[in-house]
Amino acid sequence: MPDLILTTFDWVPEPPRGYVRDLRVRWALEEAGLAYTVQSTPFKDGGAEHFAHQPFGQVPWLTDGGISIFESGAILLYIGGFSEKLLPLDPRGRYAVIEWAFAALNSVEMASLPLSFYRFTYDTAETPAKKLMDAFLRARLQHMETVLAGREWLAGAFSIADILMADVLRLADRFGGLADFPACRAYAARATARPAFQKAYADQMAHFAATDEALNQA
Ligand SMILES: N[C@@H](CCC(=O)N[C@@H](CS)C(=O)NCC(=O)O)C(=O)O
Repeated sequence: MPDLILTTFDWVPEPPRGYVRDLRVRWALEEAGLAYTVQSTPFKDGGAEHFAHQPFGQVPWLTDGGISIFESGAILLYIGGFSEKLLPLDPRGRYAVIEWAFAALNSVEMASLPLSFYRFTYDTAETPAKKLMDAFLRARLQHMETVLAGREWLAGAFSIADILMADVLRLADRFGGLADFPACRAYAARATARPAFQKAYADQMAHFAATDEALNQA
């Protein structure tokens, strides 16, 4: 039996709540039906212990006994090792999932993240750099639109690739980025309607709210 402990921040400000990447891990664990506990690391001034688990001082990380894994993509591959449903064993199915998992992180999230930072700052100046980023993301989304118009999930049955891609797309959608991409929107809606996502989302919100409460009482 694995001994899974997910670590996330003890608290974050309101804007990123519901989007902190421990959500991907919670979601995968819920889909896989695995038991796990959640621990916190300080949002401010994470010490040497934090950096020993996550060299960039970020979250999440997952431990299983003596194994410690950072990077949400790597963590989901690990969780997939306990669930053939989320990461098939046969090479064809397995690599169909793995290639789409990398595509979510390295082709789509890579294009959407810089623009999200702009949106979080409410900077609306149409600089050449911003226009370039916009066009770059739109090109990626246009290709995703074609892919998703023809299939329910990325690689046959729902998998860790869908957790990653849907999570990336819903952040783009938060700022209206999917307005012209109905198949992408429908896919994100389909994925986030799953009970495992709903539970993961509610648990993350409750986790940060509990720290608000503790701070208010202190
Ligand atoms: N590529 C990393 C990104 C992790 C990441 O960006 N984590 C955010 C929370 S969602 C964080 O820790 N931000 C604080 C920081 O970057 O210092 C992953 O997917 O795990």
